[in-house]
Amino acid sequence: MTLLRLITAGESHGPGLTTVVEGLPAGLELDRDALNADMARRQLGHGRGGRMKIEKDSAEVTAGVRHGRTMGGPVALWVVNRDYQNWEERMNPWPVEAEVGEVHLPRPGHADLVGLWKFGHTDVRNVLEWASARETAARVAGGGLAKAFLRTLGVQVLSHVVQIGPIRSTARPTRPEDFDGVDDDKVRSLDPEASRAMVEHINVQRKANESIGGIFEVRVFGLTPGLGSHVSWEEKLDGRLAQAVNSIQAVKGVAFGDGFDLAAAPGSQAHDEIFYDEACGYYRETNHAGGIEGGMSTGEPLILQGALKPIPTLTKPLRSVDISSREPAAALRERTDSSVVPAAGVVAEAMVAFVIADAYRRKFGGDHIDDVVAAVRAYQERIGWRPR
Ligand code: EPS
Repeated sequence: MTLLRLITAGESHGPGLTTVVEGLPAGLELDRDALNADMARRQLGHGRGGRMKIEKDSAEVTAGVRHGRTMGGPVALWVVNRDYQNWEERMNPWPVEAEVGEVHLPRPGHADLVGLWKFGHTDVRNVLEWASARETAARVAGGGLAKAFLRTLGVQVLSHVVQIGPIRSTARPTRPEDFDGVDDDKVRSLDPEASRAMVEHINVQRKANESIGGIFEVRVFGLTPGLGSHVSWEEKLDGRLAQAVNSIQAVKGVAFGDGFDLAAAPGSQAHDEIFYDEACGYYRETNHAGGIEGGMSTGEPLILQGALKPIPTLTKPLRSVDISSREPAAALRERTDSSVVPAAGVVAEAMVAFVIADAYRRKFGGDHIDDVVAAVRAYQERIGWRPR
């Protein structure tokens, strides 16, 4: 069984981030501009803080690729932290002459306090540097490789924002073209009226020293049926996707298709009836299931939503305890974003692309990309399924 592995490394204010992706076939053509377009898209969105003015992310390939094609071994990518220049003493990998003070004020909702206990640190910085969502830049770099693999198989992974705070978008994109222009919107919303209200909501809440959560949606078009498996809990595609998306910083919930609304629906309206005709083969007229039945892709578009809690770094900090004195104290106050929902959608595209690419690798194997394409075609022919 061929597996795809993604490893990320790097501190938020260290020299940079490293991504290693293992398990891609040889001969896969990569597009440097497409990789870097995703890196830039992740930095977008109304509500980002001062850090995004410092960084200009790009993914530099340092191993595994020659003349624009993978060679079959691990691919390594490097993303520079421009901000490291301002943190060279505090975050140097090696001992420094200067006295570097410790951080002792854990933030409620962050990894700070439990990370200290678990890893035996006395300095919160040793925890927060890794828990920081800066790490998501490395995920997007790796996800870009997965997207290149999926593009070759005719699969597109797209996202938009469906909710910021209490403001909801009414957009229901059903085709890839419906996502055109989403990155030109300030909050990556497809509903212009909701977008204006979302921007206003962020402005008001930011002034009140609040942070803001929301919901993003990822849709995947062109998926072949039968990815994942009903025969083992570990292989179920929805289970694997939920884990990957829930692992994104601040994501508290993941839903497929109609998600939690299905709980209130009667059975007769909760499922997608099956039809057949000569021209289309088997098809559905609805997609309540979000493209997954029994832990396997159905061939309908995959629909996944992720809910983010408000970011736990607050400009008006919550109550905490100074871990050196154990006296009450305000939590650490750091430069921060107020809303990252638009960026989280781009990160979720990367994680979804990675899990789906992995599912293709598990089902179809192949050492060269042409072997993969041939295996997918042969399977689609056997089941009489045509991409639509
Ligand atoms: C983050 C805090 C902020 C964000 C950061 C995530 O960074 P800083 O502490 O340097 O101001 O900007 O996100 C990124 C750097 C990024 O690239 O997305 C946090 O605590 O999670």
